[in-house]
Amino acid sequence: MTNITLITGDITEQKVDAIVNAANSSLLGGGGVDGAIHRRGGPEILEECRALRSSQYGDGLPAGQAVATTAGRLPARWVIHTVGPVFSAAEDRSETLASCYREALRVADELGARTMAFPAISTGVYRWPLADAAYIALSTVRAARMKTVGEARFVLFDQDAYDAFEEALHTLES
Ligand code: AR6
Repeated sequence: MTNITLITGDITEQKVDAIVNAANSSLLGGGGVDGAIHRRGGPEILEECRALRSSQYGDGLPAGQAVATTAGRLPARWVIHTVGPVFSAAEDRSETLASCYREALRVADELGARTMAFPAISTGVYRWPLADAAYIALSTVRAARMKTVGEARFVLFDQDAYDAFEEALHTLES
């Protein structure tokens, strides 16, 4: 079973095989985690993203899917880009958010990654309430059966996010 760990920190500093990027469909960068990854990882990541846009993802990467590139100058080997849903109070998009975690894990497993780091997808610019996002993230990763991924590390940017994930993990384990 994949071991789940929670830490506060910056995902770009993680020494893991794969880090997950909360990207947008364009794959061409943005703010938040996405901006930090491209800034610290250097231009090689963007080059591969552009190549993906001119090949299989001409219309962009749909929400809920995931694709890997090099991690450039980051300590990780790969960046797995996934696109979270924008939160909507009118429409339940939970399944798309769960799919981001499932698909990122599937891609990591295909690559043979053993350790990976996730941010709290959709909880920044895309405004998903933290407690709910944490529950969806953790229940999805707990339910996944992985071949190579032994550690899924959630890297939470601030104490509020860490507390929400800890609470959700506690609920799931009790
Ligand atoms: N390490 C870990 N977590 C971080 C970091 C970091 N370096 N920086 C921010 N966070 P967001 P989204 C947290 O907005 O909501 C981008 O412009 C942050 O506090 O990065 O999925 C993309 O291009 C929050 O809890 O992603 C898209 O357009 C979480 O990471 C859009 O934002 C996610 O916040 C995606 O929005």
